[in-house]
Parts: sequence; C-alpha cells; structure tokens
Amino acid sequence: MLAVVQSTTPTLTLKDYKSEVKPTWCPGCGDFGVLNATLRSMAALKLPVDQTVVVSGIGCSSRFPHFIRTFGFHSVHGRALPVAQGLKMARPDLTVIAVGGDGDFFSIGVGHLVHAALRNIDITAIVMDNETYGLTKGQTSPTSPHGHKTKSSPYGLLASQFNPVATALSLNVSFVARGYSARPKELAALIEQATLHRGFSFVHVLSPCPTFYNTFDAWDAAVTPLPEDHDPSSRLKALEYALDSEKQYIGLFYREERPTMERVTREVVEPREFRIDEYIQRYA
Ligand SMILES: Cc1ncc(C[n+]2csc(CCOP(=O)(O)OP(=O)(O)O)c2C)c(N)n1
Ligand code: SF4
Ligand SMILES: [Mg+2]
Repeated sequence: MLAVVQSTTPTLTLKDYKSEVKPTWCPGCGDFGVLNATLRSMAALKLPVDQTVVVSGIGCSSRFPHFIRTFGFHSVHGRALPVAQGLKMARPDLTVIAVGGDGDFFSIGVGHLVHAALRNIDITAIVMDNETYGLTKGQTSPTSPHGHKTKSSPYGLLASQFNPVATALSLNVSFVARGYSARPKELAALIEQATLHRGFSFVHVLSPCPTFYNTFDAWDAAVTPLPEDHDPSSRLKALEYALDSEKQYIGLFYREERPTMERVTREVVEPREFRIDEYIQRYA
C-alpha cells in the first residue's frame, strides 16, 4: 500500500528535485552518491516537492536539505528524528524524510532512534555513515572501529563499535535496509521501498569520508548483496547477516507491517480544531 502522496504530473525527473544550491561537500565525498540516489527515488515516486519535507540535524551529511527542492528543515545536532516525527504527527499527509550522519543518529541522537522505533511513525531515516565526525574534522564516532587512531583518540579508540543495522533490528524497527553510496542505483531502489513502507523506515548507508577517513577500498571489498533467497520477514536471519563481522551486507534486511502512531492517534483521539492564536494567548 502507498504511504506517500504521489503527483499526477508524469514528467518529473531527477533534475526537477535538485535545488539551485550546489553541494558544498569535498570532492569524492560519499554523500554525493546518497544525494543522487535520493533524488532518483523521489523522481521514481513522483513525490510532489511541496508535499515532501527533508529534515536533518548537523554535520556534513546534514547539509542535504539545502540541495533538494522539496521543503527542508536543517535542525539541531541529533534532533532530526524528533522534528521529523512531530511534523508527521501534525501533518500525516506529507512525506517526511530524516537524514544525517552516524554522529547525529548514534551519538547525541541515539535516544531518539529508540523511541522512533517504538512509535513507528511513518517517516524514513537515511543515515550517512562514514564512521567519523566529518564536519568537525575527523574525531571518532560510535561506528568508528575499535583501535581507530585519530586526534581525539591518539592511543586508538578504546570503545567497541556500534552496529546500526543490528541495533535497528533489535529495536524492532519496521523497515531495516543498508545501502552503499558507491552503488546509487541499488540505494535508490531501497530508499524508494523505504518511502513506500508505512511505518518507521531505517536506511543505513555506508558513505565514506575520503578527507578524514577513507573507507572506500575497505567497503568495496566488504560490501555484499544479501542472498536473493533472504526472507525479509525473518528478523533472526536478518540479525545474523547484520552481525557478520567480515561482510557488509546491503539490501532489505527486514520489513514488517504494523500500526503507525499517527494513524492510531487519529482513531483514538477525536479531532478538534487547534487555534494557534488562542494557544499563544495562554502564554501572553
Ligand atoms: C549540541 C552540539 N554538540 C556538538 C556539536 C558539534 N558537532 C557538529 S557536527 C558533529 C558531528 C558530525 O558527525 P556526523 O553526524 O557523523 O556527520 P558527518 O559530518 O560525518 O556527516 C558535532 C559533534 C554541535 N554542532 N552541536
Ligand atoms: S569532510 Fe568528509 S564527510 Fe565532510 S564533506 Fe568532506 S569528505 Fe564529506
Ligand atoms: Mg559521520
């Protein structure tokens, strides 16, 4: 079933979703591939630009909304998910996409990931994971590997590595996928499915930072499509693939249809007119 409002205009192409702002990322940044894939998915779904909102936190990856011609909200570090969920609760007619980096989603914002999973509000999260804090010049993030040496960890990172896909699966996120920025066609197909999924969709994207931590060669070697016979209704099997320490599986790990909070709320709470002017008066 479609979870998005589709335009009746048949002529939208990738270019129609590009804003006039040119991306300010370093040459070769993985986020270019993610942007391309997202624009492709929007064009394939013919999303109306005036009924689509891209929300981000803070980081190189969080500059995303500036480069897309939909509505956008460049929020606060770690807060893309609360803003996106609030928006969808208030305006369930909109297509809402939350984007950001590994620091944004798994450091400062990780608590919001837990509650987004529990609420199952119909938004899509695209996390560009470069295993580093790109914007602040290469400090470790939760997805940096154990032993990783940086200016902030001169003796090597002493903490262990966060596993985003295994975490999303254990939180029972209703749609869990992984893509690779160097494979934008496959990634576009995943983002398209995630947008169509009715519920909280989590797309983990391997998106290297060649300036501070170049993982292109390592990921070229490790990225492996999930086996064709993988059954995305099996959370246990999905977890097994997510926990593989050698391979980085890409594809749809898990999908489950279950009620979304913005819908259930409207079934149990009688709708009434909200007067913003009266509300503001309370605090005058
Ligand atoms: C409340 C707050 N704490 C810290 C920062 C500094 N800061 C800005 S971006 C960032 C991390 C960026 O890393 P990530 O989210 O992985 O995005 P990337 O730049 O790698 O795409 C940090 C720590 C901030 N802007 N606000
Ligand atoms: S610092 Fe890294 S993540 Fe940021 S734009 Fe440059 S390559 Fe991309
Ligand atoms: Mg990062």
